[in-house]
Amino acid sequence: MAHEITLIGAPVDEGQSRAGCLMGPAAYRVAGIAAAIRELGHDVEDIGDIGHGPLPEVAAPNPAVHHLAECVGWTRTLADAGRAAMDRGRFPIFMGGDHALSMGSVAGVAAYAAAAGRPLFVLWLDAHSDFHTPLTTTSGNLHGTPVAYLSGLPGFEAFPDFPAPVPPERVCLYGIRSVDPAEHRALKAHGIPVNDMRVLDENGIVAPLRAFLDQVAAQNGMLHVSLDVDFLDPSIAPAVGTTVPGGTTFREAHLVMELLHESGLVTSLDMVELNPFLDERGRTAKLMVDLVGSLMGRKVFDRPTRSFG
Ligand code: 4U7
Ligand code: MN
Ligand code: MN
Ligand code: MN
Repeated sequence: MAHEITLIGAPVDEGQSRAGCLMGPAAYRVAGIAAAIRELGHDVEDIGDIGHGPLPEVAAPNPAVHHLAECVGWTRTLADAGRAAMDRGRFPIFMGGDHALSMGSVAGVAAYAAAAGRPLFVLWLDAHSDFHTPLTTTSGNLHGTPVAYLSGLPGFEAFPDFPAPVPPERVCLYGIRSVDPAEHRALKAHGIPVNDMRVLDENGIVAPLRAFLDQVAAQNGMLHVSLDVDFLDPSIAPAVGTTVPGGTTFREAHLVMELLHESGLVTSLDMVELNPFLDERGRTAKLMVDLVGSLMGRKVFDRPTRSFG
């Protein structure tokens, strides 16, 4: 199926402390993201980079939290941009930018899904669970909080109310290998299933994903995929501030993308945490673009589509 893709540049770098993520959208353009998707038969438009807009007056609930106003601003503008793209029947790809951008991207997609009367599912491909709240974070980096925000947890009073919080059984954390104690407690209390690397080592990369996709299909759901660069092993994807060893391999990551393509279920995507300043001759940016190619249907050999549900 041909998609109508809208590239949305989200040069967010206020959700963490290391400079460089704001160059992410530019690096993806240089790596040829638009042409790579177009070559696969999809329509592509690039609406350029969004800004965080006017800064609201907000009070941080925890002195560690920094750039709260900017992150609230980004949440508003990116939610609006994502919603507007989907209202036009398009498939938004948010080119980040750090993972704080997903508070906006998922809020926009969730607003659209609620209006369309369809359940939203979220696949979180990441080394980290990103389940802190502004109350529990010790680093103060809001890129570690979006999953808690989209789950409707308290502590996000400065942010717009999340439209129709995503229930735990519709969230799939995948590739996880770094969870802080406060996140661990909150994940258990809230009942979010965690596919950590141990689960993927034991069961393989395919089975747990198929099980999740079957649920999305059975409920006629929409599926948002949030791809954090650190989902990948640092040996193949060095351009990220928060490397954690033991990540997915080149083929595992492509296989995930190929299965997602085959499912036909994905309706929006984030590409987050690329820090081009830390890259080696653009290899991480190129790998991320290649992975999007697999998600959009590039394959070595045609095979019949497997049906889900
Ligand atoms: B990312 C961390 F302490 N948990 O809160 C934190 F380990 O979007 C990392 O997944 C968060 O890259 C990583 O700062 C956020 C840390
Ligand atoms: Mn700024
Ligand atoms: Mn993340
Ligand atoms: Mn991460």
